[in-house]
Amino acid sequence: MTVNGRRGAGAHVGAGAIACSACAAMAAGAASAGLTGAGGGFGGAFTGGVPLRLTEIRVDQQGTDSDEYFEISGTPGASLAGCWFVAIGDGASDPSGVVEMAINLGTWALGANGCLVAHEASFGTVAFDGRTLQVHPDAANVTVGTGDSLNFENSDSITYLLVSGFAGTVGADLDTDNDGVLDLTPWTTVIDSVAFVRAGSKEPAYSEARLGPVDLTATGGMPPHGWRDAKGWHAGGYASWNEDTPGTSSVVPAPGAAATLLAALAVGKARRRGEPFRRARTRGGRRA
Ligand SMILES: [Ca+2]
Ligand SMILES: [Ca+2]
Ligand SMILES: [Ca+2]
Ligand SMILES: [Ca+2]
Repeated sequence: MTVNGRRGAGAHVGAGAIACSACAAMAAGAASAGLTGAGGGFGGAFTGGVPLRLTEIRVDQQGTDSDEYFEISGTPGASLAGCWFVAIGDGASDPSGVVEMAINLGTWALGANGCLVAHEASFGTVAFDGRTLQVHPDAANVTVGTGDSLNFENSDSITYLLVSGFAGTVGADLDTDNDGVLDLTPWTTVIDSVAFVRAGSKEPAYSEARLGPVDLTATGGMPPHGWRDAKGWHAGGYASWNEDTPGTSSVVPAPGAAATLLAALAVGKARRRGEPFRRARTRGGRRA
């Protein structure tokens, strides 16, 4: 297993300009529904189209993590102006609440099929079972940084958020007393969120939607990959692309379907594939 750096060297950093159509409409809808803040994805208050959703994230793989990506789904062609992808985890001397990555999505839009895949430049280079990853041609295909630069951490639990109006910085501590509740929320709205939970991690999850830990010894219980359908988030493989669908999202989750913990399903998949597994343990973690 390759454990990448804690911060994405190629991530874009800076203040986010709020001037958008899709994000502004969603922000207004969420605010009216009382759904702003750091909780899980809100129930789709956005009117006039399909709500934006995080629908797939690849954070780890067997060998060098050269194929990391995340997928966003929504209304075909929807602008992502004002939107940011933010990862919250730990810092060099801070156990929780630190912005590890912030990627400005503002210049991009969803593709003709309603999907966008943002990946590192080395995406698509590793083959499992003779197949490399390819972004669906109808999806927006975006490269972030150069080389192997996306670097999602897989050594601790991490929360991923799709927010509008981000005005924070990478390295900023948003949970100053480390109690698992964010004290600073430098954004206008949380559009969607999910936490990948690693076995034994003491880092809190800042989302109601959580995936993991999974019984997968090779990753220390961290889901290496997550994908989402109407039932919630599911864990994918570590040394396979069997569940990876970058650029296609068959079902955009219905409102209220986000908060699902499917570790048991992931365990079942690992067993069916004959992969090693172990009993999940939290060992003092704050998994709820
Ligand atoms: Ca990684
Ligand atoms: Ca706090
Ligand atoms: Ca902190
Ligand atoms: Ca997908």
